[in-house]
Amino acid sequence: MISVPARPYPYPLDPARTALVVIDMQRDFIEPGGFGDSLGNDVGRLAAIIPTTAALLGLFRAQGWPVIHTREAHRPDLSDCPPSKIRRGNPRLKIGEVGAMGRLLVTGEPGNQIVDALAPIAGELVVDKPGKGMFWSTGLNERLAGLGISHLVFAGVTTEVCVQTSMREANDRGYECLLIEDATESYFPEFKAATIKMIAAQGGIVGWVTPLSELAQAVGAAA
Ligand code: C5J
Repeated sequence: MISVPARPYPYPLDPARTALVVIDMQRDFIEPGGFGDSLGNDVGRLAAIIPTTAALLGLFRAQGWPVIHTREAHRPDLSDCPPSKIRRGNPRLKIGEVGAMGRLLVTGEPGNQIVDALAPIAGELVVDKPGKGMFWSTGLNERLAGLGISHLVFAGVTTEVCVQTSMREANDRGYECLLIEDATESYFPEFKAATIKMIAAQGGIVGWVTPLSELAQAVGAAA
């Protein structure tokens, strides 16, 4: 076990059973003209975590530990998208409508691709999820069980929506979850801060939180 300094207390990382999950670092949330933009958000905030997330990916790749990328994505016929989700929010463009990067949140469209700097490499799992959480209708729990994964390190966007939902779902399924706080971001700084507090509160009721530097140092020291 590797002991990673974290809040609310050191995270026990099991090198043989740990995977990285990078949530929804897709152009639709991070670049102008995508879904995040259509909801009126300042998408520039999210791009700021690309370098830290790339460094985190580099750490896992160097160790040969599994990496999973998720994308919030719907089938072209939107049969996996509840009408309530399409209606919600009164955006300029709705899910499935054509924006600057193709149809919003639709699989295969340019906007649905992960940003170039974080692109998956051969052997990494890419999970298209119709919900905010990564387990709903994805079969991911079975895939992780097949890999013997019990520990999940989280990064990605947005902290209080898809990252937090996925982390809570993982926590309920028995995974030991660690959020890398400088590799996650929100359109709303106060929501990111509140989410981080919620996760680590009450003895780590959802999991642990730490910056990348602490994880990198702990992994390096154990090598
Ligand atoms: C949102 C996400 N915010 N990936 N999706 O709709 O957090």
